[in-house]
Amino acid sequence: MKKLFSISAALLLAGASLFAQDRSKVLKIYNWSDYIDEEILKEFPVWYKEQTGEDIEIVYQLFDINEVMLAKIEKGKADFDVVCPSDYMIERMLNHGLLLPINKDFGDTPSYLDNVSPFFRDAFKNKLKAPAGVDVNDYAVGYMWGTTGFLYNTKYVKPEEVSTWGAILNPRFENKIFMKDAPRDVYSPLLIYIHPEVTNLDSLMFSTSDEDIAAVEKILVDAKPNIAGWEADFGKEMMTQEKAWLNWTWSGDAAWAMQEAADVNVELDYIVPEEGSTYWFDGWVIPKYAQNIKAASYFINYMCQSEMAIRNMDATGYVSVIGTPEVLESVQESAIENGFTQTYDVSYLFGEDGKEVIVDPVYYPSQEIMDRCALEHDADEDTIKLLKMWQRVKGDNLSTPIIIIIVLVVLAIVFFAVKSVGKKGKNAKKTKK
Ligand code: N2P
Repeated sequence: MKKLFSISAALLLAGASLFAQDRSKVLKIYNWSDYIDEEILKEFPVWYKEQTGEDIEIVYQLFDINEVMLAKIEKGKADFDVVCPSDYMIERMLNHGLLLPINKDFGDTPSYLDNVSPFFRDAFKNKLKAPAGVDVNDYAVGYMWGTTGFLYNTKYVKPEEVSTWGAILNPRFENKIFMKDAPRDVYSPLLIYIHPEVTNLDSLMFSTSDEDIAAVEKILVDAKPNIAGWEADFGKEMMTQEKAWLNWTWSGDAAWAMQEAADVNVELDYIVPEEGSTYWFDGWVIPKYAQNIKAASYFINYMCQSEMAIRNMDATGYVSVIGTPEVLESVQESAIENGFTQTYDVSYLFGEDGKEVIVDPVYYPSQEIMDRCALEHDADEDTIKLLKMWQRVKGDNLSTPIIIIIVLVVLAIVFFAVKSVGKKGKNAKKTKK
């Protein structure tokens, strides 16, 4: 697995474009951090020129969570051309008129959009809430997908201890857990945890009742002594460096961390707790204030090629939604190379060819795991209730050592300031004499 895309490289790309005047020659991409093979970005202008005869320069910016991205577009009216929100956020943006249709006319260039597995095209069409008569596939094309679960260090944590989301309350894990700083991806699994009686997870995913929010808030507040921090992308490093035992995370971060950890003889594993969880997907969309729909649409098409899917998976640890035989062959090869021997049924994604194949089960959850996972949905006007709860929970999450360091630093600053004022006073008196 390659090292991940560095922010400095991203800024360089952005910086180089600051002087670009002609907007038709600029493509502004807004993506999650650690979520692409940087070479693929660099190669896009060459490919675009070959396909269209036109020059393009990429401005690439990163976000950590869906809500930050939304604020930038909804409130800030930022003119990004292509953005990568998650399922529930695609719903939100579509239903609030924040998306433009993808232009699927690529001239002589083949369309690769149908490389997206029918599993996801069906989910876009039938599972996401959209205005009447609208097919979400006209506005969004899948990119990566996965589940939410626990990444854990097998030296300190037994699998049975993390077979439940209640693990975050285990007093043995004091200050040892990093939580994903993604309100929906924590709220929804906890919703499943507090409702063992509910069998239809799909409908549960819409619940934002005051009682449910309060119950989730109580669990999170009770878990705070165990929470060492909130992270959107650095939890995987905390785990490989053994600075935490447990990380509430996405399967892609887990896969990346497990491979990196193996190189330094740290054994990490990933589990989707018994109660069930969420599976999620992210997709490319063109936001309302985009100014280069043509290049954005070509970029989305470019990303759907099997080759790009394979390279992006290799660089990030995340799993592409592309369901072609080339991708299946590649994931089987790397699973075998990495020592996996067990076969799984992943026909839900690859069709009949995926009936009995050797794959990494963190990458491709078994049908049994998929059966206890559900897709999240936008909470619409109740989102604010959820986010307020999140802020209350996180609000003062400074651990005691950090508070002590802050107090010591402030005291030191005050001490030196007072000392230097005193010295100046003495010097001034000396000069007068
Ligand atoms: C990668 C972000 C993955 C987003 N840093 C999962 N929805």
